[in-house]
Amino acid sequence: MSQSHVYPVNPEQASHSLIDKAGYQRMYEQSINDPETFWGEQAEQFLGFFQPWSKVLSGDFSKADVSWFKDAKLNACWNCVDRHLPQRADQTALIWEGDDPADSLPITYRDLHLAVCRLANVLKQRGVKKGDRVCIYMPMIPEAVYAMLACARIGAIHSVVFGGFSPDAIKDRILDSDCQSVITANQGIRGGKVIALKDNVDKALANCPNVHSVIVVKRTNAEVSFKQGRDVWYHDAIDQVDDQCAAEVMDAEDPLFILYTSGSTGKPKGVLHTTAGYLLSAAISHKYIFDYHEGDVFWCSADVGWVTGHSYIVYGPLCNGATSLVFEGVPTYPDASRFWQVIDKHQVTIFYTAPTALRALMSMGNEPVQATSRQSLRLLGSVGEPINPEAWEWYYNVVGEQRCPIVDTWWQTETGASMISPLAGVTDLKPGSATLPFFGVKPELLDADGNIITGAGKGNLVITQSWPSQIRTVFGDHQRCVDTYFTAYPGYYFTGDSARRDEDGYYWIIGRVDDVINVSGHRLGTAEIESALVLHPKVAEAAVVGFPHDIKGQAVYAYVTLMLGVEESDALRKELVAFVAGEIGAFARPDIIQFAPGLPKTRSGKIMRRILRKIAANETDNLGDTSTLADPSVVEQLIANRHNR
Ligand code: 6R9
Repeated sequence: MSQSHVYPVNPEQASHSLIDKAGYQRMYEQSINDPETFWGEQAEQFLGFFQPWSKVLSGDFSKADVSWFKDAKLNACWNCVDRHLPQRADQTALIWEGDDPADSLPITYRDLHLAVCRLANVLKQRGVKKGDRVCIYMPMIPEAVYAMLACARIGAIHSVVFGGFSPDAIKDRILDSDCQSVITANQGIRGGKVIALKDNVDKALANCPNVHSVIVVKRTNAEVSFKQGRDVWYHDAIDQVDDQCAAEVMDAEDPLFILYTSGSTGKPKGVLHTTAGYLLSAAISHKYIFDYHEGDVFWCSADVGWVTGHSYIVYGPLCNGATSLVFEGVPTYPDASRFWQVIDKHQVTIFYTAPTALRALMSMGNEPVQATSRQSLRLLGSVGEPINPEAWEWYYNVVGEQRCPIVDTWWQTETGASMISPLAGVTDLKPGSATLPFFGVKPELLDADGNIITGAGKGNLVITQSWPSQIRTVFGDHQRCVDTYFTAYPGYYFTGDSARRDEDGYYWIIGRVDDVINVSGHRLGTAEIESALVLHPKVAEAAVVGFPHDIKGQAVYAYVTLMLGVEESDALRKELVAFVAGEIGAFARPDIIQFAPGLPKTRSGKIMRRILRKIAANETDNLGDTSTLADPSVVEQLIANRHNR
């Protein structure tokens, strides 16, 4: 990885960017040295409040009890919709582009307001109140955005569950936060394939007795089964309610949403974000990182089921009164030009996607890109995993034709908004580096003993002071929040990532240091996949690790010990892969299953994952210290039978 390869800001970009290098320096320093003044001023600029705050920041990391904009009152939906009506009722808020290139629909801020009010009234009519949790399990259609905003409007807390999750995964998430209503669609369509969303919900709800309301959007003409009294069609329900609905007055620290994410241990965590701080971080980062200007068409290709979709399809862009594109499809359907055709069709100016999509498209050559114009593009973004310099260069040279800066944005579900990223038109770029911290973010690198590394070096990435969209709690388990993020290094937020800092102070994210793997930008806990595998009656024990994969970044390698007497076979391998897909979702399917009569364990019985990772990566000549192994012959056997030669 060449550190010296620098792409300086080109003067043309700099001439129209919102701020310059000195401006960034000034704002950054104020945000760190005097956060209360900085964030108070930004909140006034970016948000509308019904009542001002009494204190900008209180609390600290030790108990993870921070509070931003104490006593202020506002409503996130009102900020994203109503506030814009006087100036931009006729402006397009959302451009929906369907899976079929023939389907698209512009939605103005006026349309958005009416649709959100109607759905909010339906929710109220069906008994949803402020503070209630609502599960949203939707394809990428405008109604998914309406659903999130309708919840925010009435003060309900949405929990969006990605449409690729299985019935069991939906059930776990519904039960964990006691969602009593669900908004879904009869089916979804992606890449020409149908996804049985309502069937999945029905299966999940067989074990969720508290759910009393299911609102079903009719995305296709397919019939689905309905439970009388519980299930209603969206189109019928919105026809019977008023199109005006006052936005609930919410406290700055009232919860806005829960989003489940994988951790290194146990079940997924319900990361909770609150209203004012989250919205402010989403909006300010959207504006400065993407150098957002009036008239831009902004496209974030993520799914609303992940945090990237929350912050950069919905809350950030809409809070700024932008035009945000919602794409239902996939990059390669009907063909590998699809992304670039959508850009031409809607004159997208800012495009934000994941390295895994870029690598997949890069492997198909330049022709599908060059068959399109892309002249509207002026800026590119990347998120979800480290972008390898080859993919960066391809994005820069082939997609952006050396005209568009790339903002490589490092952040997490828990951080709510981008934390380390270039500002387009301000920051000189280095391929593969997320570059410099955003306003209010003070990163440090710590060594294994928790000492701060100064200057260039490598260590565990922590954040030293609160930022507005900091995770507030893990739903229902505050102690887990404290233990996971604020205990390893007291006084710091621990990210779970390691990083390198170069001589210019640029950050290069290396990857997770815990047992979280990143498959195609999807965060998976190895523990979740292991738990799924051991539920299978023929499996005695399982250990899962990630291994490097050209397109996906990382792929899933599972070592499985079968029950005594069970025969190893390819058929069983397939069965286990399908079983994991059923338990979690297709995206969590193991790529490789190696049957392992024994797993490498320490004498105290701990599985030595470090060794399993090396075997999976085919780096078996240097296994490191193996002196604590209870039975070294197990390792020899695993190496002899490895599957990735
Ligand atoms: C936004 C999002 C978070 C984890 C994070 C890190 C990895 C995200 C990255 C990146 C290198 C980037 N990650 N962006 N690594 N460079 N630009 O992806 O949230 O799904 O919670 O994942 O993803 O490892 O810790 P989330």
